[in-house]
Amino acid sequence: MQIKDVDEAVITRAILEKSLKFLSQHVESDVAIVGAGPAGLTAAKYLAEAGLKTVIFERRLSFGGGIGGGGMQLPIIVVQSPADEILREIGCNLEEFEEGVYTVNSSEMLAKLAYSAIKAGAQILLGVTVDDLIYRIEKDGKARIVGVVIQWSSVIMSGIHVDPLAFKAKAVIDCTGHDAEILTIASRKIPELNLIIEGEKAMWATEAEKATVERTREVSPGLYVAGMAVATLHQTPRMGPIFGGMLLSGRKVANLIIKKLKK
Ligand code: 48F
Repeated sequence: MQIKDVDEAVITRAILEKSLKFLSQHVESDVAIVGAGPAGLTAAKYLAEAGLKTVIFERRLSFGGGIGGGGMQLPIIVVQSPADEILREIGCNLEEFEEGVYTVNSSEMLAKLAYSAIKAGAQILLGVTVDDLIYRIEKDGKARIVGVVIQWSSVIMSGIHVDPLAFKAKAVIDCTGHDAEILTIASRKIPELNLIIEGEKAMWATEAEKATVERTREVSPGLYVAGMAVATLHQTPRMGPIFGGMLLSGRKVANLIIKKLKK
C-alpha cells in the first residue's frame, strides 16, 4: 500500500479554503437552529427535506445533546407513540416495551438522527456558541429576530474578549434544552419583546410531553422554540428521560417554519 505524501501546506490550505467557503455559504440561511440535541436534529431533518437552507450551531464538539446521557447514562432511550414514526422513518431498530412505548439504543438514535439531518442537506457547525441575536424594529414597532451572533466555544471558555461574527436567518430556533439560552438572551437584551422566561416545573412525564409539543411555537417574529426550552419558557413540567416529545416538537417547529417560509 502506497500512502500518498501530503505536504503540511496542502493540508492547511485545504482546511482554510474549504472552511471559509462553508462559513461564507451560511452567512445567510433560511433557518438557524441553536443546539444539536434531539429537537434541533429532528427540526433540521424536516426543514432541509423541505428544501430550506438550514444550519445548526452547536456549542460542543459533538452532536446529540442529551441523547447520549439518556436516563442516568444508561444506553436505552424511551419514546412513545406517535414519535416512533420519526425513528422508524430514519431506520432505527425499535422494540415495543409495552403498547405504544418503545426502546431504542441511544448511540443508534443519535447517529441516525444526525445522519438523516445531514443527508437531507442540513449543515452542523460544531464548537460554536450562539451568544447573542441580531434584531430589527419593524414599522409596527415589533422586534424581529433576523439572525444569530456566534463565537468559538473555545474563545468563550478562555475568557478573552474577541468580537463575534453575525449569521443571518429568516427563522431562528432555540433548541438549547433546559437553559433556553437563546430565549434568555432575547428576554434580557431585547426589552421590546416583553419576553418572560418562567422556568420549568418539577417532573410529570405525561403532562410535560403534551405541553412541550402543544406549546412549540413562534415566540416572536423570527424566533421559535422547540424541545426542552419550551418547558423552561412556559413553566410546564420536565419529562425526565423520555424523548418522544423532543422529536415531535422538532417536527412541529419545522412544519410551522416550512408553512411560513414556503408560502
Ligand atoms: O439538551 P438538549 O438535548 O436539548 P433538547 O433537544 O432535548 C432535551 C433532552 O435531551 C433532555 C430531556 C428530554 O428528554 O429532558 O434533556 O431540547 O440539547 C441542547 C443542545 O444545545 C447546545 C448544547 O450543547 C446541546 O447539545 N447548546 C446549548 N446552548 C447553546 C448550545 C448555545 N448558546 N449555542 C450553541 N449550542
